[in-house]
Amino acid sequence: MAVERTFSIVKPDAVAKNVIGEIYSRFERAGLKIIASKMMHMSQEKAEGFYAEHKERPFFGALVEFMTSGPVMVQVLEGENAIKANREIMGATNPAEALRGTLRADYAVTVDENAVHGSDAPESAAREIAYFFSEDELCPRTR
Ligand code: DAT
Ligand code: MG
Repeated sequence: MAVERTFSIVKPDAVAKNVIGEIYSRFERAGLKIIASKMMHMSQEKAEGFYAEHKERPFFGALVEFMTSGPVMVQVLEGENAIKANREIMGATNPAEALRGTLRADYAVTVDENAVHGSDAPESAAREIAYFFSEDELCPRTR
C-alpha cells in the first residue's frame, strides 16, 4: 500500500446542512489526514474549469449552478490508498445506490446534489489538488 493524496469537496448542499464536521470526522476515523483545507465560494469560471471533463454532458449547466450556489469546503486528504479509501467513504455517485453508512447515503438525496466530491484516480487527484491549492498550502504531518 502507498501513501497517497486525494482532493475532496464538501459540496454546497452539505455545507448548508451544517455537516462539515461530521464529514471531516468520517475522514479522520478512516485514518485519512486533512493536510489542507479552506472554505470558498466558487465562481462560475472556477466550477466550469473544475468539471471541464463533463462539459458535453446534459447536466453540466445544472452542475455548475449547484456548485456555485453556496460555499464549499475544499480539502486535501492524505493516507494509505487515499483515493480509493475516500471513494469508499463517499459511496456511489447516485445516493440511491450508495451503500449504507457512506456519506452520500447519509447526507445526499439526489444525484445532482450529492454532498461530496472525491478524485477518482492519481492523475485527477494531482490535477485537482493543484487547481485549488498551491504547494505551500499543503501541510504534511511531521509528527
Ligand atoms: P462522482 O462525483 O461520483 O465522481 P461523476 O464524476 O460521474 O461522479 O460526476 C460528477 C458530478 O456530476 C456528480 O457528483 C454529480 C453530477 N452528475 C453525474 N451524473 C449525473 C446525472 N446523471 N445527473 C445529474 N448530475 C450528475
Ligand atoms: Mg468524478
